[in-house]
Amino acid sequence: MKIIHSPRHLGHSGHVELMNGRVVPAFEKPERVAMILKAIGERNLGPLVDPAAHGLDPILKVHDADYIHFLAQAWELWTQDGRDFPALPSFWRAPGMRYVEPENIDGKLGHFSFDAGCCIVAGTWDAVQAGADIALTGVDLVAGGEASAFALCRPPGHHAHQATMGGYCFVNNAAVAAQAFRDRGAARVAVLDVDYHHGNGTQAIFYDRSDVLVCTIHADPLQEFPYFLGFADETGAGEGEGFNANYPLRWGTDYSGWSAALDDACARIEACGADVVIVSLGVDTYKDDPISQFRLDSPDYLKIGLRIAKLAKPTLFVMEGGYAVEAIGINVANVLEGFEQ
Ligand code: Q9C
Ligand code: ZN
Repeated sequence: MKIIHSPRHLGHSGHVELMNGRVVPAFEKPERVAMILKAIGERNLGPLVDPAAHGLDPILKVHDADYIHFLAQAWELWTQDGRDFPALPSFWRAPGMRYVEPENIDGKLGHFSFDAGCCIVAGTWDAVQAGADIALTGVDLVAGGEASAFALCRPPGHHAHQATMGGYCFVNNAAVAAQAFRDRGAARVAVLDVDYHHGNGTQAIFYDRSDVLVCTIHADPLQEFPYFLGFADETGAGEGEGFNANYPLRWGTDYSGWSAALDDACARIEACGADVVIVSLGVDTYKDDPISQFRLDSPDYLKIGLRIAKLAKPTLFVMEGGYAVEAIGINVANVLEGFEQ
């Protein structure tokens, strides 16, 4: 399958996050992509393809214009105040406060985020735009008749809401792709989110819609980030009732427990008659992931690929999380290889 990749992700580097109350180098780092490319090359999984520029219009179909405008200007506003180090939000509203965009960049950073997981540096916006173009080029390939494609997006996207960054995510690449498939004529799209963390942004974007089914398998929000969304009773609203499925699983879950959720999600995808499947592919379910608490092992990722292939639908893989850098390439390549067997 074709692998869509751009070196522009390298601009999003040198950033930090908060861990145990301390500022530490970000876990979501460029080496992740290098290791995935290495494994894909070693196993000859497919040719690398450059993304084509798609502009902002397809992004603005799932994100608010003022949010995208903020992302585009954030670094300039931050550095205008004389700061030459990474920008990190640290102020948020509580329920009952006003939802008004501040003029001050420190206020804007909090207004458009839900955590301190989205650090902005000089090259962040360019990397984010490249990521959306990568996902949209994947849509072009699959809508154009390819059985599958792998959008090697970085930074990831599934935590980003319509107007909110968080959890290392700025633009929701999988949501942009789902909307693009709809606009190219797919009647129903299924998003299967296998990242360790709940796909809160993707859920929120499509929560009241029946044309995009969102199934997400993740750590129980009672125990794990993003904490405030991802419970089993979130099943969609209005028209979208029945088109959101959450599979929260407890810390320590291994492949036997995890794969039961995958089987159920796949049955739902089959039942809804989706024309195309987008896999939000995170491999932070891995046993040695430094920030996660599931126990999947490398051979399990072959089985995940095989199970998804059994759906027998056009499939776009979109890269999300996975922070065990030494194993991320093996695990991602295993999913793709299992899918192609
Ligand atoms: N500072 C994705 O996997 N917080 N995002 C972790 C450590 C956020 C993960 C706590 C984890 C976000 C795409
Ligand atoms: Zn994750």
